[in-house]
Amino acid sequence: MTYFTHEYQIVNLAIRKANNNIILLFSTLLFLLATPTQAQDKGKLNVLFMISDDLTTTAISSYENRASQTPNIDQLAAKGTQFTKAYCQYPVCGPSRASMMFGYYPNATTTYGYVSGRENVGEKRQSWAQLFKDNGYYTARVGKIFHMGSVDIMKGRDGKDDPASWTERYNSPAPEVHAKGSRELVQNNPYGLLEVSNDTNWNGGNQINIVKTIENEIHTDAETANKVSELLRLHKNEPFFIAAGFFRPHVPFVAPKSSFEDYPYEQVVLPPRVANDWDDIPEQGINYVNSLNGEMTEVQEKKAIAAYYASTSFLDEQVGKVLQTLKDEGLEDNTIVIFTSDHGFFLGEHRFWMKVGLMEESVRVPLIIKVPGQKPAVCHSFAELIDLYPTISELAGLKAPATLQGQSLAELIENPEKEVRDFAFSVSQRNGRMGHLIRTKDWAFIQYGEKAEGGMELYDMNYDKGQYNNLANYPQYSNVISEMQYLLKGKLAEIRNNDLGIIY
Ligand SMILES: [Ca+2]
Repeated sequence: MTYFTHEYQIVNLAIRKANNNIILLFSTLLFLLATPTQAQDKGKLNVLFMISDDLTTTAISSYENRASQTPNIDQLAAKGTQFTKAYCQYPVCGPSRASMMFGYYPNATTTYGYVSGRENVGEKRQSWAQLFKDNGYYTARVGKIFHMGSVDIMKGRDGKDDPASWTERYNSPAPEVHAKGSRELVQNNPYGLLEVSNDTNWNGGNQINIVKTIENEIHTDAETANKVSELLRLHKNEPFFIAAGFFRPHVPFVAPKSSFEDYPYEQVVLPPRVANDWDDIPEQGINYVNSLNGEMTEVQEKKAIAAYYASTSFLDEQVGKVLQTLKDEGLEDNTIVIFTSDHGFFLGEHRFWMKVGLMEESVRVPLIIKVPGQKPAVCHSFAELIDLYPTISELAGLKAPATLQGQSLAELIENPEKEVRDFAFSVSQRNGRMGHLIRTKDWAFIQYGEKAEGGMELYDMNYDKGQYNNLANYPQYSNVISEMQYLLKGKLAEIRNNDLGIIY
């Protein structure tokens, strides 16, 4: 097993291009044989929205990882548009989802916590799903779309849901960390002596627990895939917006024992260890979970990565089940399919783990959109999760509110060479201070505090993709810093110029 290399990514894209040409040939033939498009016959386009939780692009084989296997997500990518530069707006579940579902930046609504986002936009504004509901669609969520914590998932609670968004909603309770099988805690467990308590009030949802379950144990994502399949069958004759909220590969890493077989931890190659790596990172940039405060040994780190891949493969199987149902029910030709994640995940890069930080692994997200009849494509334009609301509304022919802050990506489906954004923007707060990311083609610029009170990071993304050399304090980069600060200032002004009536 090897860790991802840039060279592989290039080879992979070349193979995809070749495959795409073959697919294009077949789809052209099919088009010639087909009667006037089915989508028109059936009227409105449906939406199947699938979102994973804490899934980083570095664990998806169609993106850049040959160690982790995700054949079903890869297949969707090979038929749709795979966005290579998609970014979340806040690398934490609650605020990322709130921003995506309501179409405003987190620092516009000032939504940074574990809430739905409704609190700050008010009753009159429509969420993304609600727009579809108000336009006669059957809308349903299964699992986690707005924020849910680990205990909500386990107990089948609604979490911080937005009831106005849905015609129907379903949860997928499962034993999670208490599933039958073998269990191991690899974070803050020196020498592996601690056991996870069986207490039902257990709330250690954010620890790296690994559970290899017996076969046929109940899994939340399998329940979600089954329910979504059932809803697709039940509602195939009316316009629908069905949202499948998968929980893996979020911790705890729970998957059937068989999912671990392809990932022997002994073969995991850890990300490079760069000497003095942390010395040039401001305090706020040292991720809240890391191998030091997590007291993780290298063996525990390898086990965590292997378990993350196993969880991702299990998730991929569930995505496959849903896509198969869509095909079996004849819905492929009139359904827009989206696959994404609420944010990324550090898998030991810089010895960081989990999310919150503003480096690539944490903020970049997988994003695949497949529209009936489209040509397969890889799109390198910057894209943001906040863009999904205007994009999918436009593709379905619905008029999204003009006040939304995202940018429609719809034209990129037709014309993937185009670019709709010069940079991506994300924020993340820690100890009351806001960190901001401006990610341009050449640079990743992170500034802690509006006056850089908490310091800055600047990485050359052409020559330092791993973000090991912070250039922010070198005088020869002062022009770049000025340019980045100019972009940040403009972006903050643009975000604050909105209809929310909030005083900043
Ligand atoms: Ca998440």
